Amino acid sequence: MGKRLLATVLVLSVAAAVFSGCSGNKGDDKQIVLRLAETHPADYPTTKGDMEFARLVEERSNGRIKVEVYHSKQLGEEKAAIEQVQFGAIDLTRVSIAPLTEFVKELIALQLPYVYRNGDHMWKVLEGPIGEDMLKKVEAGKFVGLCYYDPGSRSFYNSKKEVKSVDDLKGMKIRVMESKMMIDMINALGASPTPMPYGEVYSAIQTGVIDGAENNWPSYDSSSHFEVAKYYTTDGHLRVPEILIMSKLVFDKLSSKDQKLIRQAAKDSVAVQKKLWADKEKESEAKVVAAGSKITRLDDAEIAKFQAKMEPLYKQYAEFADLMEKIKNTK
Ligand code: GTR
Repeated sequence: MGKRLLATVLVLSVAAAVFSGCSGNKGDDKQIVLRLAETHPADYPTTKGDMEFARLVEERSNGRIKVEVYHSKQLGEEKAAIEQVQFGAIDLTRVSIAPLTEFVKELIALQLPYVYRNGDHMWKVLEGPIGEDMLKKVEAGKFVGLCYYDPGSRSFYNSKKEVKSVDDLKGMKIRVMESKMMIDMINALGASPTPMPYGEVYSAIQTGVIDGAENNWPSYDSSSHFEVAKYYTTDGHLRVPEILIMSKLVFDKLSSKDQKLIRQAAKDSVAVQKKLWADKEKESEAKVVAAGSKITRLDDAEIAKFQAKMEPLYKQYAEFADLMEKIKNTK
């Protein structure tokens, strides 16, 4: 059976299970099974965050609510998973907000390049009023925003040459996540964007369909992209928050007590993901260096040139200028 077909079959059987599980009954004695789609493998820190969420839900409901984590894209790539969550065939998914911006446009403000000074600044924003407000905004897309996970910082890598300055990116074919803003960002840098699901990137680099991509250390490592694209440049252009969302259709069928339990379990799983993330970032960096990746470390002056190239992008997304200002002013 083809991978896509298998995913579809899984999704359909999942839909059947979910609806028999919740079936509009708001009673608190019912056994509930929820499926969560995750793109990363089981040993990835973000997947372990999902698993911590699942553990807390099960423990706090005395085993009545079970969250099954389908890692490694078993339920499909992120964009497809989001669509399935939207109509309730999959109950939950953990995704990057990048593909979710195609469903909830306001989220773009949280993924603009260089919008955060560093990881601490990003967490101040996500855990403050702006982040909370954005979690509510995703409801318009028929999702319930539960929590954010640490995405680290993303940088460019490629199979062709060392990128020492932003001008070296000119004309390179770079894969981006499936979000219009990501395409616009690559154009602003003078490179050529190719949107593509995460799972297709390795072979696209290997066969020369694209020259490179961009990601954080753990993804560059766990996807094995470092094997086919050894030039990594630490420009840190993006921090794209990871988000855990639930289908609003499914959520609305739960009792308010269960809704609260799920929301709280998600919030309480964040600390575990953050801690594992910080460890994995260091571990992955060391691993790819040992494996022969050529790391080009940029100084602040060089990074400022990358940022300057984003000016047309900020203008293009001027509707988010106020929010961007608020983000910048978050201390
Ligand atoms: C990873 C992220 C995934 C996915 C992937 C990608 O860092 O955790 O959710 O967005 O990047 O580049 O598609």
